Amino acid sequence: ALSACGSGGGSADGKDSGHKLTVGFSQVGAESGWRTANTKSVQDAAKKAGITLKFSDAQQKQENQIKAIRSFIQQKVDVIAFSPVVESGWDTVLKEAKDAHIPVVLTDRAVDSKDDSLYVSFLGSDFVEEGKRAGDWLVKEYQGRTDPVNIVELQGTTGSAPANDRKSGFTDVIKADAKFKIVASQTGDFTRAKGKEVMQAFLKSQPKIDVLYAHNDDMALGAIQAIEEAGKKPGVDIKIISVDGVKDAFTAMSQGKINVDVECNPLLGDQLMDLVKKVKAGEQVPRRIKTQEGVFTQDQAAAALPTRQY
Ligand code: GYE
Repeated sequence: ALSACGSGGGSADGKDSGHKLTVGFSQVGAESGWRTANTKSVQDAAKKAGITLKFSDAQQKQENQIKAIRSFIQQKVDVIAFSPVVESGWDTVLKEAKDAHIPVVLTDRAVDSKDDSLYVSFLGSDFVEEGKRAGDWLVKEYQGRTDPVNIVELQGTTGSAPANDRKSGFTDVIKADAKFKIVASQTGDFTRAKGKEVMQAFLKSQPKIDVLYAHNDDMALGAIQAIEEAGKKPGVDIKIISVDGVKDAFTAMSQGKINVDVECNPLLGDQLMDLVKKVKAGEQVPRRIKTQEGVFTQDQAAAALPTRQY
């Protein structure tokens, strides 16, 4: 029977001529609320699509992902899906998958490989665009003002696509106006604990901080604790721009502690399973599939909170 989300083609119910599709999925880790929602979305979608999912958590380590991919190759899975923790250093293992005739689909994060033949498609957000949206908000917020605006930046995992791109998109927008100064920028590895720790250090080393730009909500939430412990008001004394749009951040926004949140949708599971089935069925798929997302202000976050899924 065709499943509700079936996309046509010979394997719409997850079966390929009588054989159940097996997908090896190498996940980044469990570093953030975004990631937890993404993992659940992928697992639920696989179940719904009748696909056997071999799930592997890399704990934010590239070497673990390479091991997982090699093990998927050995197990002869039908398709490998993975979210690369960093952008570089994948060519060797992806070549091994190619030689074994196992198609690879990238989800969430990209690789910087020059060889186009090493993966068939990339499904995920446009992180440069997210960084630009963060910058656009800031430019508007300080329109007509001339005083210097001191910004501290909490970067995501070093070398990851979202950290690289959210930084470059943001910088591209704010560099047009010399009043914006990034006075400190350091990685908080996308986690609350590191976000808090690095923000504590920023508060000690920087005499004047006007704005925090955090590459994800977990780091922003950790930083909020540091700011409050330092006797300052997050969202007021220090304006906070964040990315993701998870529930906990929307709650903080409704309390005035985060000023704006650039959405990044983690619910990629259904689209990913659809893509995997098409790839296995030999259908033509787009090289790049971008997810749709928006920007939330405090009022919008408060309104969206009751029905927010993640
Ligand atoms: O923004 C962050 C997570 O790759 C888009 O990874 C993802 C990012 C997300 O840890 O919270």
